Amino acid sequence: MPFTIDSARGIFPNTLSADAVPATIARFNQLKAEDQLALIWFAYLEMGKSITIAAPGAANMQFAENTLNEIRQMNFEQQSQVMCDLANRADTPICRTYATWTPNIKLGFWYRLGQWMEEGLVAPIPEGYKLSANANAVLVAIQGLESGQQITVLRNAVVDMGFDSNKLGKYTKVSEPVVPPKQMSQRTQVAIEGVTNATVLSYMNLLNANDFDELIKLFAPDGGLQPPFQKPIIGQEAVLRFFKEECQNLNLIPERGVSEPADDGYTQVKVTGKVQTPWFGANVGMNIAWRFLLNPENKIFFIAIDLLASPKELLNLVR
Ligand code: 45D
Repeated sequence: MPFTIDSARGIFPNTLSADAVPATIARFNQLKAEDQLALIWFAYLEMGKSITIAAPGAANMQFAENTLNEIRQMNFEQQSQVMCDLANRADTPICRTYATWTPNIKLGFWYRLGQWMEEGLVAPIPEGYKLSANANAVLVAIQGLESGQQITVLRNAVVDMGFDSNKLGKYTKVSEPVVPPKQMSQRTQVAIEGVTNATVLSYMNLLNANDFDELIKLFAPDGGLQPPFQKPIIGQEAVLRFFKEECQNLNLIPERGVSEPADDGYTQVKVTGKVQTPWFGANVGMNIAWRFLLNPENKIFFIAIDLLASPKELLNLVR
């Protein structure tokens, strides 16, 4: 039977992904808004002691600017209300605007609010705020995660806030401008122990070069890409949009892999290694697996990207 996207999702079933991330987010989502905000604040302060977050670029911030200025002009009570509304996914104009932003704009927005909270321009978490027992347990769980998983929990918490974009009807996504691809002279070439497949190597090199228009040509027209903890994005057009909106300036550092024939002339390849996000640079290396299913023309029919459960998983290449 030929592969479907659904059956492709099951290749390399022994790959252990970081289940702690969705489990922690599910617990976080049960908390009341005040606890959620205070918890993120405490987690963020705590993390800031060991890893530094890079200030978002101006381009990134300009799209949230109107909303940020609107919030800045409010009194503390109104500001707290806006933040609770976001956590509650309420139906308000600001929550609707927030829902149109890409993850990077949402993160830049909170980054600036966090700065303003520190500077006293935006309502702080009340001094002496006591987390509920449940919220405290979630905070302890986050503190016990490795840094790559911690930043993923924070990112997912932020991305999930605001009005549900599925309920917006027709809307225009607000995203940062797409950076030009790196000049040829600036590009680097990865080497992957155990893998010589040209499509896999080009995938890494083109993504590192922000060369999304060339990258998408490696995919079959009906190909799919499954980001960590998400459903697959299907078809060249949707995958290209995802690359342009969410994958700029990533640093992929694949280390090793395994390649083997699959049914019907397909090839399956698993690669493990590190990925750095522009938000944290070399401070945080996420442990990642890429699971490729290549069709007989050596085009990507499916690729899953997994955040791994532990560094030990980097060595797990069993089929
Ligand atoms: O609520 O091959 C306050 C793909 C308190 C593409 C706050 C990929 C109140 C293909 C502190 C103000 C993308 C899938 C909040 C590879 C409050 C591919 C603020 C993988 C919210 C490899 C909190 C890429 C703040 C990966 C400011 C895995 C939090 C990328 C900021 C992963 C958190 C990127 C930030 C990640 C988190 C980035 C900036 C996990 C960033 C995380």
